[in-house]
Amino acid sequence: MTTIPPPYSGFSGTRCWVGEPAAYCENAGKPTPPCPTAQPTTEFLGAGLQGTPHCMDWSTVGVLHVSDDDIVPNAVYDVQAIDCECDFGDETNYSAPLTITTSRWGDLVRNCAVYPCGPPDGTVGIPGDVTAVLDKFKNLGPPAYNPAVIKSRADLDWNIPNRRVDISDVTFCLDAFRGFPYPPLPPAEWPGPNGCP
Ligand SMILES: [Ca+2]
Ligand SMILES: [Ca+2]
Repeated sequence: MTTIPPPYSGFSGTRCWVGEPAAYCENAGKPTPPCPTAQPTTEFLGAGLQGTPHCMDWSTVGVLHVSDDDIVPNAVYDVQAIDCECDFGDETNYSAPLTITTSRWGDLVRNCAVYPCGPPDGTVGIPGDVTAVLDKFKNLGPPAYNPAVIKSRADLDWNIPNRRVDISDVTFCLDAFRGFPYPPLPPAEWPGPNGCP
């Protein structure tokens, strides 16, 4: 967790481990397999973050969507791999970092004039971001199924994304368009990162 913005800056420089990958449904209403036979029928691989390493051959995993309460908007993460038999305390044992910067709160896509919609563009718009999450909620895609936005991007709610896209995710995107900051709710309802205990 290289650079975490306020009010969670205290987590900057701390570390989490990626947990065991599992299959999730791309369909908006169903988190885990068996997935609905209605469109979209695809599955994707997801994982959370945890306090201890999950040792496996990660080279076989392919694209992995990581979501967790420790992954927040406007933050910088460095992803590194290490052989579990090596000394975790020695930086030279780790791979070179892959730096990933998360988009601003509610920024899911560039625009949807042409499908696919393109990556986040730094702004939150009604045509574009809010429309994309609404279309995802409806499992819509033109003309044959072609998602405006993948579930992993559209799943804004809850603190630990619940791998569903429903009206709560749409509402948070709309709130972001209206200028409401992250976190979207007070700490009692939205605790934020916990640093992977
Ligand atoms: Ca956008
Ligand atoms: Ca959700």
